[in-house]
Amino acid sequence: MLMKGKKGVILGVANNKSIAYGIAKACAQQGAQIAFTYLNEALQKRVEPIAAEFGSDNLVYPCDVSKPEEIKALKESLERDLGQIDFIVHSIAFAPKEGLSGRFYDISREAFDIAMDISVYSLIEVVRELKPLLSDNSSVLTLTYYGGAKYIPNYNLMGIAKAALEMTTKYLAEDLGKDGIRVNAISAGPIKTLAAAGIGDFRFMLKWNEAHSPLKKNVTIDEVGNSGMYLLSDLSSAVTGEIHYVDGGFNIMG
Ligand code: 0WD
Repeated sequence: MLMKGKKGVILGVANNKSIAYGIAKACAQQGAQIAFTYLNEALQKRVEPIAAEFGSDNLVYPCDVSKPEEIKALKESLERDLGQIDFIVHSIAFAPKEGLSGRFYDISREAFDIAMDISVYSLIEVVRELKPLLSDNSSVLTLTYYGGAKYIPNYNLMGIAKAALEMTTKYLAEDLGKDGIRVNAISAGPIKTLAAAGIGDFRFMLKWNEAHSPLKKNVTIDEVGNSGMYLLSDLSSAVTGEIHYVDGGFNIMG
Protein backbone atom coordinates (compact mmCIF):
# COMPACT_ATOMS: atom_id res chain seq x y z
CA MET A 1 0.00 0.00 0.00
CA LEU A 2 2.43 2.63 -1.25
CA MET A 3 -0.19 5.42 -1.43
CA LYS A 4 -2.04 4.67 1.82
CA GLY A 5 -3.06 7.90 3.56
CA LYS A 6 -2.38 9.98 0.45
CA LYS A 7 -5.07 12.19 -1.10
CA GLY A 8 -4.95 13.86 -4.46
CA VAL A 9 -6.73 15.15 -7.54
CA ILE A 10 -6.52 13.82 -11.09
CA LEU A 11 -7.43 16.16 -13.97
CA GLY A 12 -7.88 14.69 -17.44
CA VAL A 13 -9.89 11.49 -17.22
CA ALA A 14 -12.13 11.47 -20.30
CA ASN A 15 -12.94 7.75 -20.30
CA ASN A 16 -11.43 4.42 -19.27
CA LYS A 17 -8.93 4.60 -22.14
CA SER A 18 -7.39 7.82 -20.79
CA ILE A 19 -3.84 7.77 -19.46
CA ALA A 20 -5.23 9.49 -16.35
CA TYR A 21 -7.47 6.46 -15.81
CA GLY A 22 -4.40 4.19 -15.76
CA ILE A 23 -2.76 6.47 -13.19
CA ALA A 24 -5.93 6.57 -11.06
CA LYS A 25 -6.14 2.77 -11.12
CA ALA A 26 -2.54 2.29 -10.00
CA CYS A 27 -2.90 4.89 -7.22
CA ALA A 28 -6.22 3.49 -6.00
CA GLN A 29 -4.77 -0.03 -5.91
CA GLN A 30 -2.08 1.33 -3.59
CA GLY A 31 -4.62 2.93 -1.24
CA ALA A 32 -4.85 6.55 -2.44
CA GLN A 33 -8.02 8.63 -2.10
CA ILE A 34 -8.62 10.39 -5.40
CA ALA A 35 -10.73 13.36 -6.51
CA PHE A 36 -11.60 13.64 -10.22
CA THR A 37 -12.45 16.53 -12.53
CA TYR A 38 -14.33 16.66 -15.81
CA LEU A 39 -14.18 19.12 -18.69
CA ASN A 40 -17.89 19.47 -19.50
CA GLU A 41 -21.31 17.90 -18.98
CA ALA A 42 -20.79 15.33 -21.73
CA LEU A 43 -17.69 14.04 -19.95
CA GLN A 44 -19.32 14.30 -16.51
CA LYS A 45 -21.42 11.27 -17.43
CA ARG A 46 -18.26 9.32 -18.24
CA VAL A 47 -16.23 10.45 -15.25
CA GLU A 48 -18.83 9.92 -12.51
CA PRO A 49 -19.00 6.11 -12.91
CA ILE A 50 -15.20 6.00 -13.08
CA ALA A 51 -14.95 7.94 -9.81
CA ALA A 52 -17.47 5.51 -8.27
CA GLU A 53 -15.29 2.60 -9.41
CA PHE A 54 -12.50 4.01 -7.26
CA GLY A 55 -14.73 4.79 -4.25
CA SER A 56 -14.77 8.54 -4.99
CA ASP A 57 -18.53 9.06 -5.61
CA ASN A 58 -18.54 12.40 -3.81
CA LEU A 59 -15.25 13.69 -5.16
CA VAL A 60 -16.08 14.69 -8.75
CA TYR A 61 -15.87 18.34 -9.82
CA PRO A 62 -16.13 20.41 -12.99
CA CYS A 63 -12.90 22.00 -14.18
CA ASP A 64 -12.37 23.43 -17.63
CA VAL A 65 -8.81 24.68 -17.23
CA SER A 66 -9.34 27.45 -19.78
CA LYS A 67 -11.64 29.09 -17.18
CA PRO A 68 -9.77 30.53 -14.17
CA GLU A 69 -12.97 30.66 -12.11
CA GLU A 70 -13.40 26.88 -12.45
CA ILE A 71 -9.85 26.30 -11.16
CA LYS A 72 -10.58 28.58 -8.21
CA ALA A 73 -13.87 26.73 -7.54
CA LEU A 74 -11.97 23.41 -7.66
CA LYS A 75 -9.64 24.67 -4.94
CA GLU A 76 -12.62 25.59 -2.73
CA SER A 77 -14.26 22.19 -3.28
CA LEU A 78 -11.08 20.24 -2.56
CA GLU A 79 -10.41 22.29 0.56
CA ARG A 80 -13.94 21.61 1.80
CA ASP A 81 -13.98 17.89 0.97
CA LEU A 82 -10.36 16.76 1.41
CA GLY A 83 -8.54 19.53 3.27
CA GLN A 84 -4.90 18.89 2.50
CA ILE A 85 -3.79 17.03 -0.65
CA ASP A 86 -0.57 15.16 -1.47
CA PHE A 87 -0.65 14.92 -5.25
CA ILE A 88 -1.95 16.51 -8.46
CA VAL A 89 -2.06 14.78 -11.84
CA HIS A 90 -2.35 17.08 -14.88
CA SER A 91 -3.20 14.88 -17.86
CA ILE A 92 -4.67 17.51 -20.14
CA ALA A 93 -3.82 18.76 -23.60
CA PHE A 94 -5.65 20.33 -26.49
CA ALA A 95 -4.76 21.78 -29.88
CA PRO A 96 -7.20 22.77 -32.62
CA LYS A 97 -7.19 20.19 -35.41
CA GLU A 98 -5.42 22.57 -37.83
CA GLY A 99 -2.36 22.26 -35.59
CA LEU A 100 -2.07 18.49 -35.80
CA SER A 101 -1.41 17.82 -39.48
CA GLY A 102 -0.28 19.56 -42.65
CA ARG A 103 2.37 22.27 -42.81
CA PHE A 104 3.43 23.50 -39.39
CA TYR A 105 4.16 27.05 -40.51
CA ASP A 106 0.55 27.65 -41.53
CA ILE A 107 -0.53 27.62 -37.89
CA SER A 108 -2.75 30.55 -36.82
CA ARG A 109 -2.05 32.74 -33.82
CA GLU A 110 -5.42 31.74 -32.40
CA ALA A 111 -4.70 27.98 -32.56
CA PHE A 112 -1.24 28.57 -31.09
CA ASP A 113 -2.66 30.52 -28.16
CA ILE A 114 -5.34 27.90 -27.41
CA ALA A 115 -2.84 25.02 -27.42
CA MET A 116 -0.42 26.85 -25.14
CA ASP A 117 -3.18 27.98 -22.80
CA ILE A 118 -4.81 24.59 -22.28
CA SER A 119 -1.76 22.35 -22.58
CA VAL A 120 0.87 24.45 -20.76
CA TYR A 121 -0.37 27.47 -18.83
CA SER A 122 -3.04 25.33 -17.14
CA LEU A 123 -0.33 23.38 -15.30
CA ILE A 124 1.08 26.59 -13.83
CA GLU A 125 -2.32 27.94 -12.86
CA VAL A 126 -3.60 24.67 -11.35
CA VAL A 127 -0.44 24.28 -9.27
CA ARG A 128 -0.52 27.92 -8.11
CA GLU A 129 -4.19 27.80 -7.13
CA LEU A 130 -3.97 24.43 -5.36
CA LYS A 131 -0.63 25.13 -3.69
CA PRO A 132 -2.19 26.23 -0.38
CA LEU A 133 -3.67 22.73 -0.12
CA LEU A 134 -0.49 20.81 -0.97
CA SER A 135 1.22 19.06 1.92
CA ASP A 136 4.94 19.65 2.46
CA ASN A 137 5.69 16.23 1.00
CA SER A 138 3.71 16.32 -2.20
CA SER A 139 4.06 15.47 -5.86
CA VAL A 140 2.79 16.95 -9.12
CA LEU A 141 2.77 14.93 -12.34
CA THR A 142 2.08 15.98 -15.93
CA LEU A 143 2.08 14.08 -19.23
CA THR A 144 4.26 14.85 -22.21
CA TYR A 145 5.37 13.21 -25.47
CA TYR A 146 8.64 12.77 -27.39
CA GLY A 147 7.31 15.18 -30.05
CA GLY A 148 8.25 17.94 -27.57
CA ALA A 149 11.91 16.92 -27.75
CA LYS A 150 12.29 15.80 -31.39
CA TYR A 151 10.44 16.25 -34.65
CA ILE A 152 7.55 13.79 -35.02
CA PRO A 153 5.42 13.95 -38.22
CA ASN A 154 2.02 15.64 -37.69
CA TYR A 155 2.58 16.35 -33.97
CA ASN A 156 3.29 19.93 -35.07
CA LEU A 157 1.72 22.48 -32.71
CA MET A 158 1.45 19.99 -29.86
CA GLY A 159 5.22 19.44 -30.13
CA ILE A 160 5.77 23.13 -29.40
CA ALA A 161 3.33 22.92 -26.47
CA LYS A 162 5.05 19.82 -25.05
CA ALA A 163 8.49 21.47 -25.29
CA ALA A 164 7.08 24.37 -23.25
CA LEU A 165 5.40 21.96 -20.84
CA GLU A 166 8.67 20.11 -20.23
CA MET A 167 10.50 23.34 -19.38
CA THR A 168 7.53 24.41 -17.26
CA THR A 169 7.96 21.17 -15.30
CA LYS A 170 11.61 22.04 -14.61
CA TYR A 171 11.00 25.67 -13.63
CA LEU A 172 8.12 24.65 -11.36
CA ALA A 173 10.32 21.96 -9.80
CA GLU A 174 12.92 24.57 -8.88
CA ASP A 175 10.34 27.04 -7.62
CA LEU A 176 8.47 24.56 -5.46
CA GLY A 177 11.26 22.30 -4.24
CA LYS A 178 11.83 24.51 -1.20
CA ASP A 179 8.19 23.93 -0.22
CA GLY A 180 8.57 20.15 -0.37
CA ILE A 181 6.67 19.89 -3.64
CA ARG A 182 8.11 17.72 -6.42
CA VAL A 183 7.13 18.25 -10.08
CA ASN A 184 7.76 15.62 -12.76
CA ALA A 185 6.55 14.64 -16.21
CA ILE A 186 6.08 11.26 -17.83
CA SER A 187 6.83 11.16 -21.54
CA ALA A 188 4.56 8.32 -22.61
CA GLY A 189 4.81 6.36 -25.83
CA PRO A 190 1.83 6.66 -28.20
CA ILE A 191 -1.43 5.18 -26.88
CA LYS A 192 -4.79 5.11 -28.66
CA THR A 193 -6.95 7.55 -26.66
CA LEU A 194 -9.51 10.23 -27.56
CA ALA A 195 -6.84 12.92 -27.64
CA ALA A 196 -4.59 10.77 -29.85
CA ALA A 197 -7.39 10.35 -32.39
CA GLY A 198 -6.93 14.01 -33.33
CA ILE A 199 -3.31 13.50 -34.48
CA GLY A 200 -2.81 12.90 -38.20
CA ASP A 201 -1.88 9.29 -39.13
CA PHE A 202 -1.68 8.16 -35.50
CA ARG A 203 -1.84 4.48 -36.47
CA PHE A 204 1.46 4.87 -38.29
CA MET A 205 2.98 6.36 -35.12
CA LEU A 206 1.87 3.29 -33.15
CA LYS A 207 3.32 0.89 -35.72
CA TRP A 208 6.57 2.82 -35.97
CA ASN A 209 7.01 2.90 -32.20
CA GLU A 210 6.33 -0.80 -31.87
CA ALA A 211 8.79 -1.72 -34.61
CA HIS A 212 11.58 0.61 -33.51
CA SER A 213 11.53 0.58 -29.70
CA PRO A 214 13.96 -1.71 -27.85
CA LEU A 215 11.06 -3.53 -26.17
CA LYS A 216 9.30 -3.99 -29.55
CA LYS A 217 5.90 -3.07 -28.16
CA ASN A 218 3.59 -0.16 -27.50
CA VAL A 219 2.97 0.87 -23.91
CA THR A 220 -0.35 0.54 -22.06
CA ILE A 221 -2.14 2.95 -19.75
CA ASP A 222 -1.50 0.46 -16.93
CA GLU A 223 2.24 0.70 -17.53
CA VAL A 224 2.14 4.50 -17.58
CA GLY A 225 -0.11 4.29 -14.51
CA ASN A 226 2.42 2.26 -12.54
CA SER A 227 5.25 4.64 -13.40
CA GLY A 228 2.97 7.55 -12.51
CA MET A 229 2.17 6.00 -9.16
CA TYR A 230 5.90 5.71 -8.44
CA LEU A 231 6.40 9.43 -9.20
CA LEU A 232 3.45 10.36 -6.96
CA SER A 233 4.55 8.12 -4.09
CA ASP A 234 7.36 8.50 -1.55
CA LEU A 235 9.39 5.94 -3.54
CA SER A 236 10.50 8.86 -5.72
CA SER A 237 11.17 11.26 -2.83
CA ALA A 238 14.46 12.48 -4.37
CA VAL A 239 13.14 12.87 -7.92
CA THR A 240 12.00 16.24 -9.26
CA GLY A 241 12.14 18.17 -12.53
CA GLU A 242 12.43 14.85 -14.35
CA ILE A 243 11.08 13.96 -17.80
CA HIS A 244 10.66 10.23 -17.32
CA TYR A 245 10.22 8.22 -20.53
CA VAL A 246 7.70 5.38 -20.42
CA ASP A 247 7.92 4.49 -24.09
CA GLY A 248 9.45 1.04 -24.41
CA GLY A 249 12.82 2.79 -24.80
CA PHE A 250 11.92 4.40 -28.14
CA ASN A 251 13.65 7.68 -27.25
CA ILE A 252 17.14 6.14 -27.08
CA MET A 253 17.06 5.02 -30.70
CA GLY A 254 19.02 7.03 -33.26
O1 0WD B 1 -0.41 8.81 -27.19
C1 0WD B 1 -0.96 9.41 -26.29
N1 0WD B 1 -2.25 9.27 -26.05
C2 0WD B 1 -0.14 10.31 -25.42
C3 0WD B 1 -0.73 11.28 -24.66
C4 0WD B 1 1.33 10.12 -25.44
C5 0WD B 1 2.04 11.02 -24.55
C6 0WD B 1 1.40 11.99 -23.84
N2 0WD B 1 0.03 12.12 -23.91
C7 0WD B 1 -0.59 13.16 -23.10
C8 0WD B 1 -1.58 14.06 -23.80
O2 0WD B 1 -0.94 15.04 -24.60
C9 0WD B 1 -2.27 14.67 -22.59
O3 0WD B 1 -1.46 15.69 -22.03
O4 0WD B 1 -1.32 12.59 -22.05
C10 0WD B 1 -2.32 13.49 -21.62
C11 0WD B 1 -3.64 12.76 -21.56
O5 0WD B 1 -4.05 12.42 -22.83
P1 0WD B 1 -4.83 11.08 -23.22
O6 0WD B 1 -5.04 10.25 -22.04
O7 0WD B 1 -4.12 10.52 -24.40
O8 0WD B 1 -6.19 11.64 -23.83
P2 0WD B 1 -7.69 11.80 -23.30
O9 0WD B 1 -8.19 10.53 -22.73
O10 0WD B 1 -8.47 12.37 -24.47
O11 0WD B 1 -7.57 12.87 -22.15
C12 0WD B 1 -7.21 14.20 -22.38
C13 0WD B 1 -8.28 15.07 -21.79
C14 0WD B 1 -9.45 15.50 -22.65
O12 0WD B 1 -10.10 14.63 -23.33
P3 0WD B 1 -10.76 15.13 -24.74
O13 0WD B 1 -10.57 13.94 -25.57
O14 0WD B 1 -12.15 15.49 -24.38
O15 0WD B 1 -9.97 16.29 -25.29
O16 0WD B 1 -7.86 16.35 -21.48
C15 0WD B 1 -9.03 17.01 -21.04
C16 0WD B 1 -10.21 16.29 -21.60
O17 0WD B 1 -10.85 15.55 -20.62
N3 0WD B 1 -9.12 18.38 -21.49
C17 0WD B 1 -9.43 19.34 -20.62
N4 0WD B 1 -9.67 19.31 -19.30
C18 0WD B 1 -9.98 20.46 -18.72
N5 0WD B 1 -10.05 21.62 -19.36
C19 0WD B 1 -9.48 20.51 -21.38
C20 0WD B 1 -9.81 21.70 -20.69
N6 0WD B 1 -9.92 22.88 -21.30
N7 0WD B 1 -9.21 20.22 -22.67
C21 0WD B 1 -8.99 18.90 -22.72
